[in-house]
Amino acid sequence: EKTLGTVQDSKNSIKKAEAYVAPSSNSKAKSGIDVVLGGQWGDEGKGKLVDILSQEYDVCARVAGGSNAGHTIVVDGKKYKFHLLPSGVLNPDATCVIGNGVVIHLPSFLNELDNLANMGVDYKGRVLMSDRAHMVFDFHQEVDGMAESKLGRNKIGTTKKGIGPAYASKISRNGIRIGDLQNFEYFEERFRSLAEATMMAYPGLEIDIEEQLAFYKSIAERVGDMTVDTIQYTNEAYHNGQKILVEGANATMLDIDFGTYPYVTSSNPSIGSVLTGLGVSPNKVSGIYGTVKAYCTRVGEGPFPTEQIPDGPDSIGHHLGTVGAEFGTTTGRQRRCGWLDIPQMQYSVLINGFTAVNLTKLDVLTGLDKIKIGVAYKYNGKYLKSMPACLKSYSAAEVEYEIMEGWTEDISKCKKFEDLPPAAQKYVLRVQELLGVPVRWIGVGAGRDEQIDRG
Ligand code: 2SA
Ligand code: GDP
Ligand code: MG
Repeated sequence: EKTLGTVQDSKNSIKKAEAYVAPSSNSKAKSGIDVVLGGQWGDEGKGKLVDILSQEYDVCARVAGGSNAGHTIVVDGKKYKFHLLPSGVLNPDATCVIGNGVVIHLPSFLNELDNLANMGVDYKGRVLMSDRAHMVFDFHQEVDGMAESKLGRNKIGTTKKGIGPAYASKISRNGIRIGDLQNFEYFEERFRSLAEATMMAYPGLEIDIEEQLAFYKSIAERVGDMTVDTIQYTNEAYHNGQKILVEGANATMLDIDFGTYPYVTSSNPSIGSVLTGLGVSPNKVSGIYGTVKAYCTRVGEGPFPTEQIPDGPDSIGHHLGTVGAEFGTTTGRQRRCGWLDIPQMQYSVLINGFTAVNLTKLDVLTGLDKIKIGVAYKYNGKYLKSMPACLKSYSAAEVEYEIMEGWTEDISKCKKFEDLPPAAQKYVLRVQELLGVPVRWIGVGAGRDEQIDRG
């Protein structure tokens, strides 16, 4: 296998991190753009960090993906679920921007806004959509389902939210953008042509074009009120000294370029999309916060080297899935669970350049006698230096584990790192050492207040 490098000793490839040193400045966000990204296969708890951090930011933005994303926030026991809206919307002083890189299914987006209003959150005037963001239509969602059925047992395990087909329309240059709705004649012409081409490509697919056009006409004004040139808006906000927080959706291992292709989503949920999905320059980006679960989960198909199949009530997979309540925020699907995968995380660190790590759901490990950390991959008896591109090699990779002591104490009330039991502290420090990035935040529960900040 030519593409695979080897190393003598896996530990040589692991960067030694100095013990964490708190930044000399205070922990308040400075002007500029900070980013929260998912380091694994998603659902690491990005939304929770964004909700907490957003209290200090003026603008909160989404840059990629669509309503496939699901972010759950728990505030005073009340659960909020976001799909297209940035989790920062709960900060009444933050303006939410849906960048040009996002694909928007307007019916579900408007529903999300209505639900939010019903929960008592006033969003009026502070939710902005890019005129360049592409639309996801109902038929994209139907096509998503049809494509999955066609793949049979080779299905991707998509959320069926039309993400792949909508990005396909964008790349094929027959997509329709949010701003097009403001020139309805143009929208109608493009919609007819796209709908007809899609029906031709998918025999059996029926699109009621007139009904769809009537619906889009009925919402055009409401959408228009939220449609702006977000590139101009965001850059102006930056130059006016405002603080901007980007909420990543999905995660690096689901990235169309870097993830476990083809078991990925159809966007770039890694650092690149902050630039291409918002229209800002890299020199404006400062903090890049990698969110990492203290173990690992994946929803949908595809390889997962450290997976622990839940084969019995005493199994690790069962513990992680039940204690961690690992069910999809968007589809309710059961998430697959496994141990923390360091080679996969090192790859993620390499691509995204995380400046700090948010290690979430440490509380879920409470009660386990031993905790394993996957520290290296082996293929055909040799250590792998890099992430195999070929899915066959990746699926065949064996994981070398390091075993750490567990703890039994409830950690959900811990407010400082020093409050954690020694075994939990050791686990965090070992992860920090293996990743070579400071672990700044530690999640000890789902609630807003159940987080340790070492900054
Ligand atoms: P898609 O729908 O085309 O983006 O699916 C392609 C793959 O990407 C995965 N994917 C996700 N993985 C984790 N979380 C996601 N969001 C929801 C959540 C998922 C849910 O927060 O729980 O509710 O099921 C998400 N969205 C997409 C997907 O599973 C496919 O593997
Ligand atoms: P996201 O897609 O990365 O925003 O994550 P999701 O919201 O889809 O999934 C993370 C789940 O874990 C949500 O239900 C959160 O409420 C929950 N959660 C986040 N952080 C923690 C934590 O530190 N401990 C526990 N127990 N739950 C957490
Ligand atoms: Mg999620």
